[in-house]
Formats: sequence, C-alpha cells, structure tokens
Amino acid sequence: MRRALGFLRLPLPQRGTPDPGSVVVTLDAAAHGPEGYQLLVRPERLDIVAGSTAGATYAVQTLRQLLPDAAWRAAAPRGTVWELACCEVTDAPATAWRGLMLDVSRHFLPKREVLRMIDLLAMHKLNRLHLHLADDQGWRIESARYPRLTELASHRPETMIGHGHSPDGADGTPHGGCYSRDDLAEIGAYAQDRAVTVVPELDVPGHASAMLTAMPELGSVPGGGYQVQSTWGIFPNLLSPLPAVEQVVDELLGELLEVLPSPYVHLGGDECPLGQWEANPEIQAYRESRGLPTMAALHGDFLRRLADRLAGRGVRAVFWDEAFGSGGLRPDSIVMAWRGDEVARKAAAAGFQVVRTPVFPTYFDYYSDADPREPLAIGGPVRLADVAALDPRPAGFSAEENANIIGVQAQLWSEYLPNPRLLDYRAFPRACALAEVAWTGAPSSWPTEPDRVRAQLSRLDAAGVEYRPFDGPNPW
Ligand code: TNX
Repeated sequence: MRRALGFLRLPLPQRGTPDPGSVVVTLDAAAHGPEGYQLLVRPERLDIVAGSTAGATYAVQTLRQLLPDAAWRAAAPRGTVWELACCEVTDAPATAWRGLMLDVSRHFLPKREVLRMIDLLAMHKLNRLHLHLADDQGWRIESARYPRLTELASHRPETMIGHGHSPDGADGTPHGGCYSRDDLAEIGAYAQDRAVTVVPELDVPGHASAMLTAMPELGSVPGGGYQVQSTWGIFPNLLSPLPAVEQVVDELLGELLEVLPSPYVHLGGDECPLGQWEANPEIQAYRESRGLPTMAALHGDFLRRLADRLAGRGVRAVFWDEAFGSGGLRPDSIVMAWRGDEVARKAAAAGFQVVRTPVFPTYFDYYSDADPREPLAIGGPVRLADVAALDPRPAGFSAEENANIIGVQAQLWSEYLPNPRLLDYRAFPRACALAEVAWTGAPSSWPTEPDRVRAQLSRLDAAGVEYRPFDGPNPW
C-alpha cells in the first residue's frame, strides 16, 4: 500500500493518547478470531484491531478497497490527496484455507510473476499459495545436494501446446526454468509478509519423470530410460517405494524446508498407475515383507512414511485424494478432493481435514466459457458464475463432515498456460469469486451484480491485471 500512498506509514505501537491523524494498530489475540479484524475510520484517526498480523493485513487491504482505485497502482501522481469516508468494518473469514495453486512445472513462471501473484492473492485475502514445483515436464527446485536436478530435470527439449500427443499445435520450442534456493527463500518471505502461506508440492511417487531423468536410481524400472516429458498426460514412471528412495525424498524435503519453511508440504500422490511396481520383483518382495495386501496399500504406506518424516519436522502433509483412496494416511494429513464432492465427503467423514478442489468449478486452467473464441484450454468450461455458486460447505454434507472442510482452492494447471498474460486471463476474475465464497463461506451472487463486478474489475485494471473481460474473450 505504501507504494501508491507514499506518505502513509504505520507507526510503531504508541503509549497514551495517539496523535490526531494516527493509524493505530492493536493486536489482541482474543479479538475477532485468528484472522479477523476491525477497522474504524474516524475524523481524528484510524484504528485497526486484529487478532493477528494476518488480520491486520486484511484490514489494510480493506482500507485500500475503500480508497479510489488508484490505491492499487504502483505509484500516484505527486500531490494526490486521498480521502476516506468514515466507517466501521468488522470482518473475519469463514474458512481457514483460501488457496490458489500455481503449476510452475508444466510451464515455469518467473519469480517476479510469482511475487506479483502473491500480491494479488493478498489483495483478495487469499491465504495459501500452493506451488506445484515438480511434475513430469520439469523440476523447479534448486538442490544443493543434488545439482543434477537443476542441470538435467529443469528443462525439456521441446514443448507441445495442444491436445495429448497429437502434433496439432506443437510448438517445438525448448522450455525450462528453476528457482534458486535464494529465490525460494524470497518467495516464502514475501508471501509471509502478506499473510500468505506458501505450500510447496513435491508430487510423488507419480508425475515424477523429470526428477527421474536426473536421478534414475530412484525409479522403479532398473536401467531407467527416463526423460523430461514434452507432452501432457499420465506417465507410467514412478519413484520406487523402497526405504532408500524415501530417504532421498526426505533429504530433498529437508533442503526445501530449510529455505522455504512451511507448516504444510504437499506430497501429491495423484494419478499413479502402479504397473511399474507390479512388474518389479524387489518391490513385490518389499510389499510382502510389510504385510501389505496390494500395491495400492503400498502407495498409501509410502506416502504415510514420508508424512511421518514430515511430522518429525513439525510439518503436516497434504495429498490429492487418490492418497486417501489408497488408505493408511496419518490422521493429521490434509486431503485435497479434486475428483468431486463424494470423495470430499468420504474423506471428511473419515476424520481428515479436507480442502475442496473439485475440477468443476476450481480448475481455472479450464475454458472460462463455451465461446469458440476462447484461447485453447484442456477442458471445461468453468464459468465465473459456476465459481460463485460453489458452496464451500455443501448442504448435502452432515455437520460433522462440514466441520472437517477447512476451505477451498483454485487450480491453475499450466499445460495450456505458457505465459503470464494467459495466466492472468484464466485466473481473473474467477479468483475474485473464489475469494468471495472462501471468505464468506457461502455461494455468492457477485457475478450478477454489475456494479460490484465493475468496481472490482477497475481495481484489477489499476493493479495491471489482464483479466478475462466480463463480456467475452479478447480477440487476441
Ligand atoms: C489432473 S488434478 C491433474 C493434473 C493435470 C490436470 C489438468 C491432479 C491431481 N492431476 O496433473 O494438470 O488434471 O487439468
């Protein structure tokens, strides 16, 4: 906020009566819940009372919303006078996990763009940035211990923009990128300053072709033959579930957490065809030695062993819902339910905390509309109105089940999102609607209220966001 407002500096806590014109921030853990706040704008001064620095951060975002749109610009003309109407706002979020996922593996997103997305999350009081840092098409984490990951796994010889393995739309250009350890530390700290928790994801044991290209010894196929993939889909390449592999993954997680500390790490667990494990006698023998009846049980067991190691570091594991299907998860694991409401309900009924991430309507990589002029996407459509209609705690769930739904999250898988302009287009204004339902805990009529939509779009204009226009795609 200081960027546009220049003069406004939040003073240190004051003793006695504050000077007229002060901004007084009071942190009171008992007030307004863990993320809530109260904002009092009066002629003589401005008061913020919050239960945490997160609450105070949200109060500042609300304050900014009360100012002219220019408050979202990076700078204001010299001499600009800001006026604020007197008011009182008492506010708190209804859900704890209000997330957005960026897939920086399929297409790398430069650090500066990640930082910009963190600003936009903060603007919308979204509090989790889930970074999908590794997949078949690229590994994006510098490792001090295993530099081959950056050398061999963070780029691919060509890229396909188009469907499946067909040559249609093949673009053929090389693609790559990797965050240095300093970059990761900067991203984490920048997010923390804005009340956003970064949740790094290392997707295992599937979606691991890139990692295996650099470290074939971790694979399930002796002799390897792995490569960073240039096309999309589900690949057969799996990490082996043996203890030596668990050990290396744990080392990598330890290294990552050194620079990017987080209370949560996502371990993936999704889309994992178990054929390579079935075909490997050593893995079969290991499964039997652990008394596990099926390879699916071994999948759950491998993920639980990694989660146990994370727990030893004080970190909770997050998984896609396939991991819940495999069974054996630690009870403190968090399940992201992407394959519909039923799996969300079942995981919640089993006592797991659940973040709802259903394809419809939280896959923001999907078409924004059925309009044939839409830029190419993988599926859909997921319309703005569909996002606004999402009920974080559905009526069909029992009270106990809904008590375990901790929030909602949007996904920006990036197979078809090769650049930040298209990312903006897919993310906004759908992320505004997601933020609204996540904060209020209920479906929203926002898209049907043109004045409110226009108000938010003009803030996005000021912030330089290239959102999808309300009335249809741009002709470029
Ligand atoms: C499914 S959701 C995936 C991703 C793809 C996405 C495309 C999930 C856990 N797996 O690997 O990128 O669909 O929409």
